[in-house]
Amino acid sequence: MHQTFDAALGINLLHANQAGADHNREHFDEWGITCLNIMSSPGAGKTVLLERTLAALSDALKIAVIEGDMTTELDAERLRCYGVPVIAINTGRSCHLDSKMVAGGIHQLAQDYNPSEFDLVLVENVGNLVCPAEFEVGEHIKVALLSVTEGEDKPLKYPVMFREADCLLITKIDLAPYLDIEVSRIAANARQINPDVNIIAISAKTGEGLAIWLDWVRGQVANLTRSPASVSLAKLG
Ligand SMILES: Nc1nc2c(ncn2[C@@H]2O[C@H](COP(=O)(O)OP(=O)(O)OP(=O)(O)O)[C@@H](O)[C@H]2O)c(=O)[nH]1
Ligand SMILES: [Mg+2]
Repeated sequence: MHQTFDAALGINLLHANQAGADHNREHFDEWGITCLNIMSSPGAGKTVLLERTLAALSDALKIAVIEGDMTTELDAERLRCYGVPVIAINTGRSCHLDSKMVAGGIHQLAQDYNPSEFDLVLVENVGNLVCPAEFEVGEHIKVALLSVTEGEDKPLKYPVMFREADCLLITKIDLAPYLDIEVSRIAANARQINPDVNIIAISAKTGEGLAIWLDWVRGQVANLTRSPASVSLAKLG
């Protein structure tokens, strides 16, 4: 009896969250912004990835960051020196960002800036390999990170994150030689869960694979900017 109640409550929560996510997505689409939701276990390298991405792309693209953390602004502070708006959201006891929290971030962006000037919003989710994958925030694309130090079996043990991901970054590959681990086996396990996932192996320390990641991000922004609405307007023009 108790279990049934919890399941129903969970479904209602996800429904309510999805309605909010759809609303956030409408804002992103209206403003021509591509939104990436970046997720992983604690410490897999999300903030370092954002540091490298902002350093490489913030001249060519107008970027904002929504930075989710349970209690601190430590990650937000690391990113502010790149000269882009960084909106910090503390989730308190919650182990994921939800669409309502991100709506608060979007409204703040719209209050402080002209949101139509932005190309890309990068959302760093709370470090957790399970819950963030279940709560959409209005993103167009889900990016999961898995570091080599976490083990080859993780895509099989935590399948929701890997099933949902559009792109999987296998991170810290500079450390692979020191571990009893094969990057190719992580990739094979991920493909078993999600055959279509785009997989890029990277090291933020050596820079390996970062150019492929940056090209992929540029491609996502270009694809979404060329939406059917803007193509038909361009034809009319
Ligand atoms: N060797 C190595 N270390 C890395 C790499 N990427 C990140 N790290 C280190 O891993 C640690 C965690 O990196 P963060 O970027 O803070 O990880 P995170 O996913 O943002 O962590 P949370 O926000 O707490 O979930 C830091 O000490 C980084 O320097 C990498 O490619 N190679
Ligand atoms: Mg971080």
